[in-house]
Amino acid sequence: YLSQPHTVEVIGVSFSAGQPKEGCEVGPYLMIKAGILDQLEKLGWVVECPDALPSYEHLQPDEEEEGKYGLLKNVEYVSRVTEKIHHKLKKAAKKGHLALTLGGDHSIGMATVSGALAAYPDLGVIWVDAHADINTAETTESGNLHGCPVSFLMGIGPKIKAFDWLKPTLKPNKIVYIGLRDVDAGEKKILKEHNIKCFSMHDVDRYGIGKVMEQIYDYLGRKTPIHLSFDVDALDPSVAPSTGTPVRGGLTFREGHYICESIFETGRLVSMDMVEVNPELADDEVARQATVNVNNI
Ligand code: EXY
Ligand code: MN
Ligand code: MN
Ligand code: MN
Repeated sequence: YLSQPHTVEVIGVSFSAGQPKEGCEVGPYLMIKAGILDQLEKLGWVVECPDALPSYEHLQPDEEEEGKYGLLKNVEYVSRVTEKIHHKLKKAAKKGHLALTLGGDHSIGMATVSGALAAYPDLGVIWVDAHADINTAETTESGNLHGCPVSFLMGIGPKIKAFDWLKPTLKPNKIVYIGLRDVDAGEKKILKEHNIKCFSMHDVDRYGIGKVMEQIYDYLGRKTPIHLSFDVDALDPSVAPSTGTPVRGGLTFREGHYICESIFETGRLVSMDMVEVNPELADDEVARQATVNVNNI
């Protein structure tokens, strides 16, 4: 699926309005500072980073939005930013580049998955996360959009005018979760109703990560291009503590890396997100470095 020579296009999204804690807008900057671009080059990639780390602050909404979309917060702001990222991603994917999006909070999954879907209509999505991120405007209790991207991508729940640009083209049988362990009651209902394939931490323990990946490839089909959306909170907090919604009992460092290596080995990885790295939430420098550098060996 990718062009030759293999080119990775790094899209930094300094953005945190999908949740209330400041800090994950610094994630991309720190991952780049920690050397992710050099690491990719050493692995043989041609690295493009066209407009490094744009700030989206000028798009901040005014206070008047409060209450306009029920509990949901920053709807118009998140919509405007994700629409921009959607177009960037689609363009990168259509060039045959591997789009690597560095977040930022997970609301940007609306942009990346929809952008990749525009280039690859039969895309399969592997969503690695402690959370299902499938709340709707109706089921959300927090109002944080980083808990909602999957339902928006599927068109589940009430239609939100501000997100008119987002075509809900993701089919429930084209996404698989790994790492779930903190799923809201409303989300469980949606997952069940739509028969969405989930490998919770219980399943990772049960089968081992190798067998989980094999089952996922059988389920999605062995030809489909793959988008990997990696929320760093899928990892155990002892591995990646610096994140907004840590939940204990997560993936080990090796399980996280195995998922990435295994998907790359399929030759079908076309797009990847690394999100929810929030350096400001670390207790100390060691915890901060561990999280920012979790992609490095
Ligand atoms: N389910 C909760 C909510 O909707 O607020 C927590 C969501 C956390 C989302 C994180 C980033 O993956
Ligand atoms: Mn190129
Ligand atoms: Mn998430
Ligand atoms: Mn999460």
